[in-house]
Amino acid sequence: MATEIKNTWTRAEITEIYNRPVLELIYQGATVHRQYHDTGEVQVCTLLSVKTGGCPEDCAYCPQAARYHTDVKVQKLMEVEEVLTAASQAKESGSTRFCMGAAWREVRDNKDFDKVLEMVKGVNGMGMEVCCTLGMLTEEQAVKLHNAGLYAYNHNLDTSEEFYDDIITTRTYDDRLNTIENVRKSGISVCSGGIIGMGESHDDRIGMLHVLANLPEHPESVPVNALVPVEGTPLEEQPRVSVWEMIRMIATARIIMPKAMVRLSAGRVRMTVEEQALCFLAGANSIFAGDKLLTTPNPEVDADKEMFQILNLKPRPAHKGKDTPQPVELHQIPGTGILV
Ligand code: SAM
Ligand code: DTB
Ligand code: SF4
Repeated sequence: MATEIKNTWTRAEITEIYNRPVLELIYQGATVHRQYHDTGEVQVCTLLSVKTGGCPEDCAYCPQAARYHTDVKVQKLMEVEEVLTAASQAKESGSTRFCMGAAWREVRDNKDFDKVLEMVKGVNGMGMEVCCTLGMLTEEQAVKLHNAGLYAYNHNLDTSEEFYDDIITTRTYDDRLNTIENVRKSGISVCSGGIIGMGESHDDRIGMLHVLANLPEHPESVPVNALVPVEGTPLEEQPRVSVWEMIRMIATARIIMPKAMVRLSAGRVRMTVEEQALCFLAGANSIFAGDKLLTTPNPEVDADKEMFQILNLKPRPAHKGKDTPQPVELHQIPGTGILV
């Protein structure tokens, strides 16, 4: 029997899963993972910051907020051609999803948005899954993006509703949920997750997972980011999160949202191959590749290629099963209780 897909999780149920002994949790994450996904496949996504810095928001983690003094240089929206060149390089190097990020509070109906729609059309035309993360969206804007060929939209909850005000004051949790709803209504696939290591409690992490897992439909992808502390931001001094905390988040997300792609996102640059392997075992099946995330470093492309070889992983093809993998039958190894 495959694990049930439901959106009626209680906080107590999620707390119980999150707090299981870590090795047991990994085993259970791995079991659910193989019920719903090909465990030899990892989705490879490339990020590109198409508009960088100068953002009016006050997200405490973010090097692109205009009010903090970081090394990020403000760059206006890139030209469509430059973006398409970067996308074709990403495709060459094995990425099947291309995600364009803009340091905007929200999308405005102006020439810049028209340019982004052109970028979406162009990247979609290359056969890659196109994703954008542009801030808040209305339903009409979401429909325009969908019609241009947008496959997914990333809009993170970032943390629990209770801790949110400690991190961001310039928009509300409900604003975030609203955008996610607009994306869902337009038919675009939803990518939403959060960040750990910002000073939140375990209960805040559980709270965020609770909201995600109880959305009317689970997000098709759930990024789990470890904070990249950047000099000049209010969170610059935050201590590094341990890999065991990433594993707890990943395995819990995998168990409660079995069909989602769980993305081991920011923070890989400080992880060994062995640590990342544990994350894949616990249920992560997607990464960002390329030596830069939006503005901070990520592992070198060659290092990731070597990791895929060592771990016998292959990149997941674009548009596979339209991100809605079906459960597969499990078989018991005779004489054991092990399901494969
Ligand atoms: N401006 C848009 C927005 O905030 O929705 C899109 C870009 S924003 C940079 C996308 C996401 O990147 C944020 O929601 C946050 O989860 C993540 N992020 C930003 N800075 C980060 C950092 N220093 N460490 C980890 N994740 C980070
Ligand atoms: C997500 O959850 N993580 C990515 C993507 N969605 C847009 C962004 C990580 C950004 C890390 C900080 C930076 O490079 O600026
Ligand atoms: Fe702006 Fe997005 Fe950074 Fe917040 S996370 S400051 S909205 S770019």
